[in-house]
Amino acid sequence: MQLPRTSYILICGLGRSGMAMAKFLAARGYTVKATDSDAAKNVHAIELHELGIDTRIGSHDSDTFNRAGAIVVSPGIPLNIPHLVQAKAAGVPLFGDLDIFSQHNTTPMVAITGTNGKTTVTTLVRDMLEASGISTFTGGNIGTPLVEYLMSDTPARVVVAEISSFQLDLARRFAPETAVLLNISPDHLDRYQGMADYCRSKWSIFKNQTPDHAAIINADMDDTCHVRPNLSARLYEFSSTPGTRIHRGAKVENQTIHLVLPETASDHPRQIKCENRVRIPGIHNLENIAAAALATLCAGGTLSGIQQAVNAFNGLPHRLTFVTEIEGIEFYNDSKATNTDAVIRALACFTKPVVLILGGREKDTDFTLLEPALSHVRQIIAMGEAAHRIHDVFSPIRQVNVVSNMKAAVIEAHRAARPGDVVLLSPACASFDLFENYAARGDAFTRHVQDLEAKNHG
Ligand code: UMA
Repeated sequence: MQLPRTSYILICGLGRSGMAMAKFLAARGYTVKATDSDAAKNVHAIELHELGIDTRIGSHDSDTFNRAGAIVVSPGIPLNIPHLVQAKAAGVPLFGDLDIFSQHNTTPMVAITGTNGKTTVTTLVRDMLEASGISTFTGGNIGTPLVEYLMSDTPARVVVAEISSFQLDLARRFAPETAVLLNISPDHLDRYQGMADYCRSKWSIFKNQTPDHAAIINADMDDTCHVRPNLSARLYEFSSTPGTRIHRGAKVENQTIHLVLPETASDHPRQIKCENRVRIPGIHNLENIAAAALATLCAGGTLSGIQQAVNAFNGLPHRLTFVTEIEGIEFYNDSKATNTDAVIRALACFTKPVVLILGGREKDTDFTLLEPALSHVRQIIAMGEAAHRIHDVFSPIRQVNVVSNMKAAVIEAHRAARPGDVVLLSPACASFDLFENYAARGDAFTRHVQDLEAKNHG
């Protein structure tokens, strides 16, 4: 379905993706209007007025929605808000950025989705392709809206895109040449009608692929997802489970990734060495590298480029990042862990006792999923909107201290920890209750830990 030119296109939401989309469509000659329910977005409205775009800021209005030729919905806006439901019922088609991008894009794409590891794999694929001499544009859920590529003057040979389930929910035509599904575990259950619905969204990344395309899938995904559709694309799998047979794909064994590519006649070594356990902590990061390597090869990259990127890989900020050590206590910032599975993976990287900082804005999260991973957790510090629910869930099995802000969380965690312990911020929640995003939350944690260190030296 094409965007109509008979009536205006309404951009709903003026965050990063809405602003980029408004500018892109206006530049392509569409009549564009824009709306955002947040009065603070007025600053954006001024910029759009200069491009001839009408805006309605501070609230939504039914007429503007119902009379639109189409509505482009920002990924963070739930599709069940009344204005969207009414407009859809009135026959107005809803679009997301993926279909609009695909309609105008001619560059081959690697699209990466999954509950955890998306940003890491997107970054790795970019680095591996670049190290193979292949220019890239990197965007999507990672932060740079995809349509920015269509507005830039710098062509790339491959678009590397981090894709969220929210983006997939509005995609009808999206058909990436290479699509990766890293893993699925409970997340965003405030937006979905249960796990089956969330899984359907994630698997839909493959739905329009053809036999010329590549589908890269984690063979170890458990039975959380019963909805595995039939795939048309060529299948590549990766696994870190001993004994799993991979016919085409990659196998993680110890710190090595063995590639299994039967159709490629080559006398090159088919292994990627990931020997630095400090920079590449946890089995999940080896799985990430395996997935990224397969995607890179499918997009034309080389084994030497892949190995070069792995050797230079330093991890990403706010993902199990070591901050400092104070009086024998190590502090780690894992602010990006916004769901229970990410926290379980983080806890699995430590054998020392852990003081765990949890909390933030929850997403109908089942915190009891964390219980089996808590054996070496000495104490829990709970903060943010979810603090009292976390207290209620875990106080029968662990001491839980409720605090009101990050500074108090750091002070309490330091007080609770003993020399040889780890203090880990790995919240299992979104950050939006107290912070602008997970990075601001991780920065606040780091700052308060550094203040504590300075006080200790003073
Ligand atoms: N808004 C309305 N009406 C409403 C609700 C919200 O107008 O009823 C407005 C808000 O006031 C705000 C705008 O909608 O101005 C927010 O839209 P948005 O949340 O989609 O924000 P963007 O800045 O466009 O960011 C989006 C992605 N956000 C989400 O999916 C929540 C960004 O992913 C992405 O980087 C960006 O597009 C560029 O493509 C962030 C994210 O948190 C990192 N993603 C989730 C995740 O990773 O878990 C999926």
